[in-house]
Amino acid sequence: MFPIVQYRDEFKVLLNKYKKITVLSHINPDPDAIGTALGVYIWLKEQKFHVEIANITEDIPRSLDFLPSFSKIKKRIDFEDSLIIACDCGSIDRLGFQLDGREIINIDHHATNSYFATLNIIDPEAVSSSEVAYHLLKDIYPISKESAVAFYVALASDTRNFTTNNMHQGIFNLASELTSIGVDIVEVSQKMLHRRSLASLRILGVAINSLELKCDAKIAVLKISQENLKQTGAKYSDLDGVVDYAKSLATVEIALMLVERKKDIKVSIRSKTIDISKLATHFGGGGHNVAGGFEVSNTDLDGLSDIIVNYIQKGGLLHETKI
Ligand SMILES: [Mn+2]
Repeated sequence: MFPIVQYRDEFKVLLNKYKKITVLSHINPDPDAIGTALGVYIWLKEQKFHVEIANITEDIPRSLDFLPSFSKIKKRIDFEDSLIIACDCGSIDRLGFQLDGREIINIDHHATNSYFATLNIIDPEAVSSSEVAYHLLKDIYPISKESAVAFYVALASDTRNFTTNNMHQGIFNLASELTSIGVDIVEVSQKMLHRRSLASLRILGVAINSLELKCDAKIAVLKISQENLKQTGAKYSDLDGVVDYAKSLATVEIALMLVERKKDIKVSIRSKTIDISKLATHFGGGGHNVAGGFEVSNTDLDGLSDIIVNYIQKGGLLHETKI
C-alpha cells in the first residue's frame, strides 16, 4: 500500500504557503491527465484557493468537454508566482511551460517519473493519477461530486474501463466510493464511450489497415502518416486507445503505434505482460510496465519501425520474464 499519508502534511504546508495555485497536466493530454487536473482544480476552487488550470496543447480532447470546468482550461499560465501542481506528468519538459524557479507538486503514477518537483507524490502501483490524487485529497477536505466525476473518468480511461492487467479489487472499491459521492456511472459511461468523432472512427480504420505483424505475429505495428491525419481530419487525441486494438490480437505480445507528427514521430507501446519500460527509456521516453512511449525526430515511419522491431528482437525482449 502506498503511504500517501506521509505526503499529506507537506502537501498542506505547500498549499498554504501560496496564495495562488496553477494546475497543469502533460502535453497531448489523455483523459487521466485532464480528469486528474480538473478534479484537483475543482477541489482547490471549492476550498477558496485562488486557482487556475492550464494545458499548453493546441487541441485538448474535445470529447472530454462534458467534464465539470472543462471550459476553464487555458493554454497559458497567468499567475506569475503561483505554486504549480503537475498531474500525470512523468517529466518536467512534458508540461511544456517555462517553470524555472517555481515550486512544484508532482502527482503521478508513471514508473519512469523523473521526480522533478519540490514534492513528488508518485505511486507507480496506482492505475491512474486520479487514484493518487483522490487518496491524497479526500482526508483533507471532502471530494465533491464534480471532482469525483473528473477522477472517475480518469480512472475508467486509464484502466480501459477496468480491464487493464494492473486491475485489482481495490479499484472497484475506489470506483464504488466515487459512485457513492454521486457519480452517475451510466451517464458518464455514455458520455465517455458514445460520443466519438467521425474522424476518430475513420483514423481507426486507417490504423487497422496499416497493421503489420512481425516476429511470428508477436509484434504488431500500426503506422499513421501526416497525410492520413489530414485526409481523415483526425487530431492526435483521436488516436487515444487505437494501439489497444493491435494488442488485442491473440498472438500479439507487443503492439506499437507510430504516428508521424510535424516535427517528429511519436511511438506508443503496449504489451500484454512483457515489461516494456526498458524499451521506452532506451529511446528516450517513459511510461509504465505495459504501456509507454517515446518521440524520435529525423526519421521516417518505415525506418523507425525497423529499428524498434530490431531492438526488440536483438534485445530478447520477447523472451523476457513476464511481469
Ligand atoms: Mn495516467
